[in-house]
Amino acid sequence: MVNEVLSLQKQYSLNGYFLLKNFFSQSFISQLINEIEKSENTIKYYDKDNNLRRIEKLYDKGTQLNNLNNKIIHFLNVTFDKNFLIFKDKFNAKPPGGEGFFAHYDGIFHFIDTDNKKRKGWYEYGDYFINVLIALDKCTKENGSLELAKAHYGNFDELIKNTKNNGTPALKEQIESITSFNLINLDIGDIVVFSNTCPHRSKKNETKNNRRVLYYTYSLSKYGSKYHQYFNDKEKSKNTSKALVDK
Ligand SMILES: O=C(O)CCC(=O)C(=O)O
Repeated sequence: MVNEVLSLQKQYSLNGYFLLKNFFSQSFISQLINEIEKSENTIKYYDKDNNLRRIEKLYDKGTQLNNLNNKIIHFLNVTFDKNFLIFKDKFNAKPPGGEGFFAHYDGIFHFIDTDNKKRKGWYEYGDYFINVLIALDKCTKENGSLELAKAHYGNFDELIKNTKNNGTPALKEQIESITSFNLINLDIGDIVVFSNTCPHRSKKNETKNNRRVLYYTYSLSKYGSKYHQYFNDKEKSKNTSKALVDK
């Protein structure tokens, strides 16, 4: 146990991410899918063909969904020796033919608030974010699995220089071209834990089935819960590019 934790900490400090196989059982994942399908009072996004693309605000909309969040918080606490709270949550369906995601960091973009003030993306809410992606389906090259690169280090003002700085967290092409991305193949129940400063991207789903994942982000509990503030600000944001809506 102690050795496992040390190995994960080492991988995280070397790469900014690690992968854990079979972290959740297939039966637990099936129960989660059931609850996600039945969930109410969430925010749903559809693509132009009216396929469900994304659901937000769902982490507490079922018994097993609540269990999932508690298990992740416990795991992050044991692994990083820090206390975490959920910052944001989403279910990405990536339906057949569904578009991929351009290369980006998470949270490194500007948005305009209701007072027309320029704000620093997620860094308005904290300075340390960990993403946990949970595979609900097998994720492969064909269905557009995540491609992940080693974390880049720096604060908001340093990292934004690597982005197009256009209200989205998209990386400059020149930065993307010198970054080496690894395709992360996942089986149902595997998880990937990664820093928001790991460049990542994914391709279109070329298969006939959805490629479903949960994509949760955690922030440090010492700053208090930022979950509602984040979603409220996102709703009211005047970003013309809708970066905050997408991220
Ligand atoms: O679901 C994917 O393929 C990648 C998602 C992603 O990069 C994101 O939501 O920031």
